[in-house]
Amino acid sequence: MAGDFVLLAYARTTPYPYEPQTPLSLFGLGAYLEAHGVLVAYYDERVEPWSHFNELLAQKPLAVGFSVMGGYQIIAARRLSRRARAASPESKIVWGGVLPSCLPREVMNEIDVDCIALGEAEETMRELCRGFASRRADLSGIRGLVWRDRGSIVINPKRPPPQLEQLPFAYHSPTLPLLRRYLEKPATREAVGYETSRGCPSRCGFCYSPVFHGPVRGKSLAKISRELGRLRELGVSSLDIYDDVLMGGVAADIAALCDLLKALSFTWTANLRVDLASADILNRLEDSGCRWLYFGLESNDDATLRGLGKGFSWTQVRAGLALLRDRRIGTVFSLICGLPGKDSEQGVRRSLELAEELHLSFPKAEIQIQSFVPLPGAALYSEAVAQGFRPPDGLEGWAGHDHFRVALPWLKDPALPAKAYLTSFLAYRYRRHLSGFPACLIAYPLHLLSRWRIRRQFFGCYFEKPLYALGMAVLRGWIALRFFCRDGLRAENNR
Ligand code: B12
Repeated sequence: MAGDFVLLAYARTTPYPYEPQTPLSLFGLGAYLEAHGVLVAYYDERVEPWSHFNELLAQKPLAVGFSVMGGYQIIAARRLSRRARAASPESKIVWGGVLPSCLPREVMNEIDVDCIALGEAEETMRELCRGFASRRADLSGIRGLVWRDRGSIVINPKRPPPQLEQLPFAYHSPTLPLLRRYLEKPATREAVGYETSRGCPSRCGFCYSPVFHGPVRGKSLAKISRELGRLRELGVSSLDIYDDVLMGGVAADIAALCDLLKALSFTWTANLRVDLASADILNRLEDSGCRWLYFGLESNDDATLRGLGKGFSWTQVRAGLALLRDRRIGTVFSLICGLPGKDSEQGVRRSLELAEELHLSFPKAEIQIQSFVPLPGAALYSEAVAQGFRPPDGLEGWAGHDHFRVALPWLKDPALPAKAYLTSFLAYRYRRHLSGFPACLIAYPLHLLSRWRIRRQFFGCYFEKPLYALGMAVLRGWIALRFFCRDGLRAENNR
């Protein structure tokens, strides 16, 4: 296929070990391109040796596309992009995904990319590939594209997002060798991603989704039934459903989906809104193999919930929670703190109290106190900037701009929400991730300390963060060594 194919690549999302999930963004995009006659090759750095990337680059693809989300993936994708540029200077480099869609100018200025495809980019990428193939593309006519015109960055008008019914099944035959690699991994969690809808019925001011995805769109039950059946034939039995809210939050459709999942004996996880948790829906969820549900509860303060555009009140949350008690489904309750506003300091305190209250009522639930992380694309971003938030310096800075490290200048201790995030992990979530020996020798005392910190609301002498950073640095060194040895050996064997 030399020269006439597009290479879609997925870089590491973290330098630490974890079980990778299927890159649905690239598989779905690739399926769409292939359905329109474009040949596609796939590379996932997390499960394939570097030598394979080099082999594909040696065949001089027409374009190399990278899927990039915030965090460490920026650094990893930049590294792979540089390698692509060096190995195949004639290939066009395209970035897509949430991060370049939210920070297009920063990416164009700092990374040697030719174009960015904004938002849900199936059709944008198809038109772009057609243009590259004809070698005389008029890029100004491609909606949703960011490109350079004689040195200046041009952002073309946006493109409406696609209807999911018209998109082909993501796990089509060329992706199957890769799919097997994720399935081979010891399953610590559901490795295969699936989507039944895009967009979110909540319009939360801290989230990118309302701007990025626009209106909620779902697949028909007939399409879902075909796709789930096919996945079962391929040997997939566990799913992580990526929807912002399962089935776009339509209760009748959730019930029907449960019947499908039950009939096919899947186990699965998903995000749900707590106001959808009726007794009937929860019985069906329990019965259909649902293992984990993630709920964004955010706050027990109605004014905050209203201000966020959450679309439910604390009374509704309580009613949903009452029905969730004693279920066989694992739950993650997420709270947000550090939102801009004069009430912010108090908001953090309220989140800590609420977390402990929830823990006492639901001892098995995982509770996550998320820090507000100002991200361009979210409605609250401009307010954060108006209140003194300074955007990080360059993409390197954005890569480190996360729940662990964010500093919010409107708080007396700008790092308090980041501390609350790590502390809530150690207090209420460590068991699933760190209870094995020997990690528990360190994690268990930290867990006790974190519970104490939350009860006392005391974050003085906060040594956990440097300790965490040290632990991660050691782990990172060890992983680098293992990867080096593994890839080194494979390169030897391939000779
Ligand atoms: C699954 C997932 C993950 C998985 C990774 C997936 C994988 N393959 O391994 C895991 C769990 C590892 C993960 C991790 C993180 N994630 Co995540 N994740 C998601 C999630 C739920 C689904 C992504 C997905 O596949 N969607 C379905 C596909 C079809 O949609 P898509 O990815 O948007 O792709 C479309 C477009 O973006 C575009 N596109 C995408 N790639 C490309 C490439 C090219 C070349 C082109 C042209 C177009 C294009 O076209 C696609 C088709 O329309 C999203 C939220 C969501 N609902 O989308 C968050 C999300 C992407 N994650 C996010 C973040 C921040 C993270 C973390 C950094 C969070 C953290 N606190 O550490 C970590 C990474 C570090 C780590 N520890 O791993 C943010 C990104 C925000 C941002 N500004 O970039 C999101 C949007 C969640 C959120 N609400 O904030 N994540």
